[in-house]
Amino acid sequence: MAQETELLEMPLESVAQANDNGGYNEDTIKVLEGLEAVRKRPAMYIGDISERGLHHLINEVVDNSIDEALAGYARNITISLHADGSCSVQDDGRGIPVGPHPVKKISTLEVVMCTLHAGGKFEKSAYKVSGGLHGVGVSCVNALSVNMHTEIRRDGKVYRQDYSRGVPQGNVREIGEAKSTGTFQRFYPDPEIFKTLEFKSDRVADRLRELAFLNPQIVIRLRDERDGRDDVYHYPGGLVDFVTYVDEGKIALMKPIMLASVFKGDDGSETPVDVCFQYNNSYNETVLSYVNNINTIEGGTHVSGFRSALTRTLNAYATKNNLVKGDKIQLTGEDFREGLTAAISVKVGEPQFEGQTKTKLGNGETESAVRSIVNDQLTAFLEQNPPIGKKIIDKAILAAEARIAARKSREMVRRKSALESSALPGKLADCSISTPEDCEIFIVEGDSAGGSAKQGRDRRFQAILPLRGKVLNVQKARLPKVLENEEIRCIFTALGVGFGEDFDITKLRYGKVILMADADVDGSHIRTLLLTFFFNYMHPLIEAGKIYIAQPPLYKLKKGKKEFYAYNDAERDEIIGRIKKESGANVEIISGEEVAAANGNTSGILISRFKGLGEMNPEQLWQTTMNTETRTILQVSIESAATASKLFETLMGDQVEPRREFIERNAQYVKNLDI
Ligand code: 0RA
Repeated sequence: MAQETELLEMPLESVAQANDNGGYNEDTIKVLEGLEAVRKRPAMYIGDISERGLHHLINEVVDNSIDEALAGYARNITISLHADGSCSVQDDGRGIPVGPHPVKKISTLEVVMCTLHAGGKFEKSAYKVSGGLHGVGVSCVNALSVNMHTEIRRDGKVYRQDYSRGVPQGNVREIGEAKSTGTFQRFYPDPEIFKTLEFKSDRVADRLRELAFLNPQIVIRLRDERDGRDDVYHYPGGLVDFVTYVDEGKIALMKPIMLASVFKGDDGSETPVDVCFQYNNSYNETVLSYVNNINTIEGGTHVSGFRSALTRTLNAYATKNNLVKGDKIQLTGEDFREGLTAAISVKVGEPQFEGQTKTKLGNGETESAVRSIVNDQLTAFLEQNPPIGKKIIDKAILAAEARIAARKSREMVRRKSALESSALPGKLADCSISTPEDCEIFIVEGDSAGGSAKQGRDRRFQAILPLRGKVLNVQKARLPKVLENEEIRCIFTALGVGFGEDFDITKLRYGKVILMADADVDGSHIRTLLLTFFFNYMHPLIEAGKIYIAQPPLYKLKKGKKEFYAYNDAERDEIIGRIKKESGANVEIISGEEVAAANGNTSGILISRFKGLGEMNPEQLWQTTMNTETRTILQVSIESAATASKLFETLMGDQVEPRREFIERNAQYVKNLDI
């Protein structure tokens, strides 16, 4: 017992040593070394140690319960965010076995909780969620938690084991009687590991909702003790409900079309394929794709299989039924993507993940599986639903006509468009260094701010692209109109990445793309317009973490000759407090507007509010917003593609009411643009 309490206080290295000396076997030491590796390099196991990594802990635990549900043994999963900062996950599955492990001899529960990669070793399920992206297993969560405990209901008993930083605090013990079965896990993320310890319930909800859409048989409940939130996610309609949810706020042209089957390969393999899609009145394409419940944000073979089958089947249907009058128009894949919202979910035995973020499916056989099922089932659907077939073809014809008309007009106006030419836009003030990773480009609203930025920058590695006038709202514009827009063409050419099929992120001319706009409502609107553009047309740049938002200060404070900048109200008040303390006496505070009246002859603190970037001179802009030594910039990231897509539609789409409601509900969120 004495030793157990001691262990609690000791760092892992010494625990390993103590065990060594205390005569534990080699297995124990190996286990401790494994967990120590997780604690030494947590990012290698959970991606990072920021808010994202913190939330990854929850996903890791939930995924195990999802696996138990997919195996057919659990139906209800409850996630609780507790007031003490911990999180618990409960399921009604079989319960992790507690008896002796056949090889290791100690309790199987302890093996699962404390051994790296022990997760699915003793039972192979076909499409384990936890075998996917990070899939590091619950032992990593345990290693990164200052405390964790597990309660198992099984064989009429309740068993419990406690852990600290991955080390068991005693054996598995029986603590009561149970009528049901299940697994309960509660963990306290380690403040020594994580930069932030605060779980964000919206962030957790995004993933849980997604899991509920993908697994219609599961009921997921999210409770937040801190604010009383208590939501249940259960969607018996599965992907149909998902597509409906994503397109909320748009006008759907039809009911979602559901195609689902299991593809049987020649080698006896089985690939379940679920696809659901519909067309809406927008011009954008939204395709959400999943492999074994993992969001494949870079797409892959399942997505290309769907796209090629869609184009081929719809074209064949149009020809067969003589729906395209005359043969002037050739419908292309692009025409069938306008206004398309689709959700694709496949289960693959041994998924190969590729790409920048390892979220692109590479398995070739999955492409033919999806293509074959979509071909067969969509052909059958169209035969049975001719009015819907006609609607889709008519919409594609409109898209094709717009595409052809735009191309003609472009060709007439200038033989070579700026997009195709390699000449950089005239208003771009480029930097002199030519290694992209070391360079950054500021996309700046307005000519006057652009002027200040050009003078204030470090021209060796900072480029400035000033934008004139309002940025086009791409959420409401057809592709050709987007490509004709002068400002958007400038962004394309300045970044050098090419468009559509030619898009190539390796051609990006800068390591960072920084959006710089005023800190007011108009600036926020422009940022949103730009982000909408990047989201729809340069998605990989967001995924690769290349897009940033500059953070200009809101206030300048002056006391005598000393100047300070504050980036929010709290910081302003903190600076005022500090000056008061330092100068002893009470200090009168006068606002910037009163400075002129006071004529500078005052002992007070002068506070001026920056209304816009243009109000700062080049030196101030450099000091506060552009200097890499002192500035803060926000990196734009997308956690949930579905939520982001809905967000942009709400902010930039046709319907006014949902936008007003959203902005009122999320005033803070919109201001920060933390999508
Ligand atoms: C393997 C075997 C058995 C249960 C589980 C894993 C299991 C793991 C987790 C993780 C979270 N919840 C879970 N529920 C179950 C049981 C095998 C048997 O009873 O025969």
